[in-house]
Amino acid sequence: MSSLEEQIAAIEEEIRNTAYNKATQLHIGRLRAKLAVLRLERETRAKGKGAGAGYGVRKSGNATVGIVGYPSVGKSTLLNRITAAESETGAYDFTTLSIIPGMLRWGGASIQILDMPGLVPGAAKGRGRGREVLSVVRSVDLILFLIDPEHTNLRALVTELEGAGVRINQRPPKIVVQRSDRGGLTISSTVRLTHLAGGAAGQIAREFGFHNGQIVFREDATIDQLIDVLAGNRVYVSAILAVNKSELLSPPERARLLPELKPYDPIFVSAQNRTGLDELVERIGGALRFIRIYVKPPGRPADKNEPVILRRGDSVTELLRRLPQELERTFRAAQIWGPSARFPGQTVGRDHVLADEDVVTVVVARGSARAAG
Ligand SMILES: Nc1nc2c(ncn2[C@@H]2O[C@H](COP(=O)(O)OP(=O)(O)OP(=O)(O)O)[C@@H](O)[C@H]2O)c(=O)[nH]1
Ligand SMILES: [Mg+2]
Repeated sequence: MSSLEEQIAAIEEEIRNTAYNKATQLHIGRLRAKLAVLRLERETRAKGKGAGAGYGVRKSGNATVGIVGYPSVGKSTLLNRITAAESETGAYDFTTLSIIPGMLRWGGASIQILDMPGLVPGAAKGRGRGREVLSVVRSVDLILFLIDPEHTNLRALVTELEGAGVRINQRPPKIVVQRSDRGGLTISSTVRLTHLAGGAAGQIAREFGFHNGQIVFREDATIDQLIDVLAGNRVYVSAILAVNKSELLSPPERARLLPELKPYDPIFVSAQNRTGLDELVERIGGALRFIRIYVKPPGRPADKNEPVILRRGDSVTELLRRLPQELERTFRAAQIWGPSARFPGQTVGRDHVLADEDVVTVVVARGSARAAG
């Protein structure tokens, strides 16, 4: 039996050597499924060996951004420019050997920025500090890709992250999977499947040892999306792109870079000369989609100077986490005035999704302390 790495390499090679067309589509899909299963195995083994130990970063602030890029593109210089951090910089690769945090203020929010060791293709196999970097990337709210005029191969970085289960600027597929002990596999869909018709879904599922249970498609998913759901360890992260050292590029040189960087709309910066940094910070704040929630104690006006900062998609549950524990424990309902309320003062539960500038009163069980603000 060949080693795990050899099996992975062999399948990767077979995929590279198979022309993709209608006839080979399912075959390639099954190879990708096999690859996903082997990579899960590799991850499990790496965890057993304690990879990533000592790399834990305490998250703080309202959101966390990771700067991801090849060695020496200027990640540490950039961190030092936009935060008060002092991360070592140097004209040689792998200057940074651990995760260095800095803090950035944006509106009423604080954003944690993480500088990391450079990422290189082969990281998932352990090149550089690859595995550790990848595990941190999996936990951030936003990736800031940083490239420079000498390192423009963004695609290779994205491929490396994808291999580690990171899905960039994508939504989780609308596929529901339920395993059971017996009864065979039932596959149903609420829409017509154009990529996974004619038993393809079942064949992919079997690669994962999934023989009994249910798969329900609520969208016309691709083979890769089904593999993602079956693998189960995918994370969905947004990303933006900046090009550093851009003082070295003439306007035509910048324009020539753009097709290679699609679909990103890169921001050209120079960490050294401090140009483009305000626009970059604006983009970071915008991409994090913060919302401001005003807490209104019962019978009193809301304090509009001190919003609780949450992120779009957050619900009353996330709000409660940021309020005194007492309120979380005695919570009975929330009352909403503002954009997410169907009418002023609407009573909602923990799952209610909040909107920017909502005013919220937490209603607590009778007999417990009054709601605070
Ligand atoms: N010309 C130019 N050089 C820069 C700029 N920003 C950083 N540098 C230089 O690029 C080199 C690498 O910078 P670092 O900030 O250490 O790069 P890094 O991406 O953190 O590198 P690793 O930690 O090794 O991955 C240093 O010599 C910096 O002075 C810039 O905007 N323009
Ligand atoms: Mg560095």
